[in-house]
Amino acid sequence: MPTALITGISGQDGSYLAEFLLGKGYQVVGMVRRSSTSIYERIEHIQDSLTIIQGDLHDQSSLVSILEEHQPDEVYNLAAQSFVPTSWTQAILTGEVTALGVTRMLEAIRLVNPKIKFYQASSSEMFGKVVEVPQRETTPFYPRSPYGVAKVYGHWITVNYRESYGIFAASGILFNHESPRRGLEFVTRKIAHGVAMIKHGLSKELRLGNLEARRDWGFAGDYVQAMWRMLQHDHPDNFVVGTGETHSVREFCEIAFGHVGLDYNEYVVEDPRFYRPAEVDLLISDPAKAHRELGWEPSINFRQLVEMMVDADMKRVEQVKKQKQG
Ligand code: NAP
Ligand code: G4F
Repeated sequence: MPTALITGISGQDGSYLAEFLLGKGYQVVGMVRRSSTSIYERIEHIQDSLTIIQGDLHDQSSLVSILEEHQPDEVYNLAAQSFVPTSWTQAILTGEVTALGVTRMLEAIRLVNPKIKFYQASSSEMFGKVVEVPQRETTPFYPRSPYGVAKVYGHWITVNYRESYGIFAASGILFNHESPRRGLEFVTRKIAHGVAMIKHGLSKELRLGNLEARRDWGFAGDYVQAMWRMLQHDHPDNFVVGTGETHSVREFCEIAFGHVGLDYNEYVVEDPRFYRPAEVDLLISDPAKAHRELGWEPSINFRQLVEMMVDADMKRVEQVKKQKQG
């Protein structure tokens, strides 16, 4: 039975990846950072099947100890300060975790067992102010946020440890992927939750930032399978993972509100407080290499994703409303 270590297991992707690897017969070890409150919301349904251990990407010795004790065959480095706006207000922390954290884990692998396979959660945010449309593995990076800059570092240090030490280190350049487990601060979940609050009469409006920004949005459950496939490939490499389609925040609103019979024009207020100091206007992937070499394809299209997220929040908000009433 192979063993996988997932950093960031309490996050959106960590929870889907853990489910997927358990289904494949893996022993799954999940690294969480110490917290004074519960952070198991996304994994409580599988918690009994996981080995949860404490560690932090800030803390090199915790990473070394975890690798020595659990001897994983594969490490999936999903932990990061992943919210783009916070990367302006906490730029140094973002660099410490999202950039240098990658080196700390790679160093731990090099010291403990360089045969461990490594997956780095790289991001389409690295393409930023895009210099090519669509974006592929060879497209030059032009990051537009401290988060994007940190991810560029994480990507290149992954490539460097592959080339310097022969470590099986793969970099997955994943475009935005969403789900009902997405954090509430990200725009897709903010919209889905906002729609549910309005439909249930608990809110009157939804304040958003730039409605014209375009993203290549897919379903997180599909994308974690691409991560695993990268580590089963015959050599470590970089792969773009996305749907090959792009949609605006406005289109997301239109479908989300329309799904419950509402017109977004009556509820959405564009609020400059949510604009960013530098925006990523357009992302669209060319996932041909992942299709060709990994046999990976998304199973959920844009409309299905939006409707899945709205349906999940409609149920959640209804439950909370009932609990409050009764
Ligand atoms: P997420 O929900 O924000 O999860 C991030 C995880 O990192 C959480 O488990 C968080 O723990 C953990 N973490 C943060 N700082 C840490 C630290 N110092 N030490 C240890 N753990 C720490 O993010 P996600 O959407 O699942 O994304 C997973 C990864 O893919 C991230 O690296 C993200 O940057 C990258 N990515 C995401 C997307 C996307 O569209 N979702 C696209 C491309 C790349 P807490 O629960 O304690 O906060
Ligand atoms: O949902 P977002 O916050 O995601 P963003 O910035 O694209 O980053 C996500 O995807 C990256 C992959 O490309 C990941 F690496 C990263 O970790 C994260 O998961 O914002 C999407 C777009 C932006 O253009 C933003 O300006 O939506 C626009 N937007 C408009 N109104 C908003 C809002 N974003 C947020 N968060 N909140 C708003 O009210």
